[in-house]
Amino acid sequence: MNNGKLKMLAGAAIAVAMTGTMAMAEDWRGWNIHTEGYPNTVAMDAFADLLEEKTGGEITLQMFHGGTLGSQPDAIEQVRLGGLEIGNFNLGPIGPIAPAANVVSLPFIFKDVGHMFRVLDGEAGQMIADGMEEQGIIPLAWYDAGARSFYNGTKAINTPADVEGLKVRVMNNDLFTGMIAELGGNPSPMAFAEVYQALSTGVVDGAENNWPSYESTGHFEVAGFYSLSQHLIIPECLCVNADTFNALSPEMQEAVTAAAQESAAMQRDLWVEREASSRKAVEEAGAQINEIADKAPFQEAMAPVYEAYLASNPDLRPLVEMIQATE
Ligand code: GTR
Repeated sequence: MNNGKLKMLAGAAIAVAMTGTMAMAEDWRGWNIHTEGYPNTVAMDAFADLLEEKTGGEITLQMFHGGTLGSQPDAIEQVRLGGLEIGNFNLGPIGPIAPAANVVSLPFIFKDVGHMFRVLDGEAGQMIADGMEEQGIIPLAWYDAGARSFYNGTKAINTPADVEGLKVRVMNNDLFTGMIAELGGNPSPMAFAEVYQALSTGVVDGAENNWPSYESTGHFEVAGFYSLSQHLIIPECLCVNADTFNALSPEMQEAVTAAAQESAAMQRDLWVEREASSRKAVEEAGAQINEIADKAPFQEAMAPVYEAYLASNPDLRPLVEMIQATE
């Protein structure tokens, strides 16, 4: 054997020995739609720090906030395919690819945020997580996103008749277009980043979101009537690409999950504070807040939305019933 060949063999042996004893450091990239100071943004930055700390620097995460890496449906696709490792996603736009996860986007399915977290912590939550993993995404922890209510520029909404004829922006999901259509409105699916412009130019009359997003986007400036319909209570995930996570050692998986859980605990605390401060800020800026005395007509109008969901996913009826039966 000549000298050159010997050197090559020795080099290969060293490489094998190294990969056998030492995992390669991983640099992850994370997507977030929200801007600085938003609870999710703060909690994701904390997640990046915790990840590095708990994995002893073996995993680092660079966060990209403000939707700079693209729209939410595109980012979901990226995390599924592994182009990005991490994302904070609302389950609304995940529903169209994972039918079990779409159950949380049925209007009025949750009584309140406490009910939602109890469901997510139980068997139904596991079924939702399994449905997501089949699509290549693992929810590491759940973030709070409060309740979503309607807003528009011209009037308070008290009954479904007040929605009639209104063009209302929704997130991309047939359940949401169905929801607006059943109330007599014209649904307009659109990316989050385009809503301010659409409201101010009259492309849409209204939209729906929680207090923090109504405030952080400035939508209250161009749609000053906020009516507390609270029709959707949708959780958000701190999600990871399934192949990336499943390739980690059990110790590393534990570290990543622990970092995500800590981040979620922080996000939930910050969320409650931000809901109150956002509400105060928009009220001080002149937004008209309207309590809806009777939400039953809105709930009753949603029966066809449930029927359509169950007609295309008959096997998910037990999941819907399990959620409805959870105290
Ligand atoms: C926010 C949510 C975002 C996005 C947005 C929207 O409340 O945090 O992930 O879904 O709503 O309406 O598009």
